[in-house]
Amino acid sequence: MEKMQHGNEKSCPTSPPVPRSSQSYTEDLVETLPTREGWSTPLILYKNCWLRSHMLNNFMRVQDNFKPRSNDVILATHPKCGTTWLKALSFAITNRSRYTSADHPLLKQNPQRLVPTIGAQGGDLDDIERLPSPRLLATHLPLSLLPPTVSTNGCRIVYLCREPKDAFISRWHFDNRMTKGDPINLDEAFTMFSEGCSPFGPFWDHYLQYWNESLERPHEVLFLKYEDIVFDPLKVVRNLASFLGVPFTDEEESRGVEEEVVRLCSFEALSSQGVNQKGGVERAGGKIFIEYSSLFRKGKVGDWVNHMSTEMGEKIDLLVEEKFKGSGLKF
Ligand code: PAP
Repeated sequence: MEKMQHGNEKSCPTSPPVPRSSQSYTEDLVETLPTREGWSTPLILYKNCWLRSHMLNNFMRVQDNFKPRSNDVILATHPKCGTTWLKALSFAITNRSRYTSADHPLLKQNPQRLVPTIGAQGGDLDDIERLPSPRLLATHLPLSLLPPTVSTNGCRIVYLCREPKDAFISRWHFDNRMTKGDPINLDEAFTMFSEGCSPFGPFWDHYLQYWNESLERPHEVLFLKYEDIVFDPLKVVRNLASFLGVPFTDEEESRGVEEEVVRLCSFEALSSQGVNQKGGVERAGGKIFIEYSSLFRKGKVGDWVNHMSTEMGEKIDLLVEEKFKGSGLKF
């Protein structure tokens, strides 16, 4: 595993020294940033957010170079909170007049490919700049690492988070599949996650930034939970369509178009497509191959009980209570 040579190996995430106010992404700045090995990949702390070291330059560029447009829709998610699902639903809703169920792109392509991710591999900023409006984009970045104009120019954000214990277990499984070596020690990964040290973490800062933004701009920021989609997908699909400015008409309702969107984007439908069973995408210049099947594991609420002890569960619950106290955000 690649190891970072610079910075404070075990720096505490609760007292992060952000060395300069400059937004430049020069090498000497990077050398001063705290680093940690992480449980699967080296992490580096940039402006209070732990980012995967090999992606740092891409993400540092976003604040300076990504140009949000007022009619953009940004799907923002903490990792493993249902990004693939939200991309599929939003794409299906906004493109529903262009395709039939028989020729739909979701039958041939993974949803992650249909909605580009800002600053990530496969979501290059130049390519994103060339896209026609209105753009449907995605990001795992916290609000604090997006250009400030996303909060002022009227662009809309759909944020999706998930019960943290389930999000952690989902990540641990995914990373185990990616590393392909010895199984990742669950206790060590759990300790780091609880310290906020996970990609795009601390998770509580990520959730709270978008939560507070949704309270301040309720018409422009829609805050969703994975569990809400699981329990009542039809209701979420209707809300999402209205929020995106394309509500379902009475005529569409009578034809069952909303139900069809839910079905097309369901775990069962997507995970059984050939592309999602056998396909994948290369990353890191071919060094990593992400099998699309790794994005469809179980899709259940509460799977953490099958992997974590009651004590671990209680520890996260206490942390969540403490971090979200007074915010109105609950799990
Ligand atoms: P990412 O962070 O790499 O983008 P993301 O799509 O956010 O991944 O999360 C993957 C999780 O969403 C998986 O959860 P699990 O490990 O607990 O099973 C995956 O199964 C779940 N998921 C993906 N697509 C769907 C879907 N259509 N319906 C429900 N859950 C889904």
